[in-house]
Amino acid sequence: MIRKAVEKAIVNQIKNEEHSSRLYLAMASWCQVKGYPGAAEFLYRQTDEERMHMLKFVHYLNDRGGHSILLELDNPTADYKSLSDLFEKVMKHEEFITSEINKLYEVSLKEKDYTTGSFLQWFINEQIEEETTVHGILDKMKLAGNDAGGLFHIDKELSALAAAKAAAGTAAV
Ligand code: OFO
Repeated sequence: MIRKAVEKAIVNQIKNEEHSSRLYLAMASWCQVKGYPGAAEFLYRQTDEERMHMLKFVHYLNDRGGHSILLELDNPTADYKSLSDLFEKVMKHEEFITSEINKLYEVSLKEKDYTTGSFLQWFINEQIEEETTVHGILDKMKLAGNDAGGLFHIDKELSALAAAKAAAGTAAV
């Protein structure tokens, strides 16, 4: 039977992943209506990936004898100043998720739950990849500045990135 402290921390992470999924859905919708179809494609893919992360936690906790319950969520932000403002917020959110995964890992070690520690390794590695991808996108956006042509190309690249990740069966970020 999983320890209560670990169960509580996983339930909190289920909430974080569900929030990630809703946040990227809201962002994808903004990109779609603002004329960034590639960024929208990228983020629509990401919303599915975050739901998959949530389900991984749900199944894991239930399989270990706990109970995955869903907590109340805040509404995601619906408006962004620009495409780069939106991706700055993706970066901040991914950094937050990394710190939350690290906290959960600490709880598992404190409770001597090494099975959960091992389960979390996948998420720890995933966060490294996600942060690296978003850093790369932001670097390109900084170079493009407010140049419409530059942003057009970045949007095309995001579409290609989403398609490549879909073909490889991996996360968009
Ligand atoms: Fe972005 O990895 Fe889950 O939240």
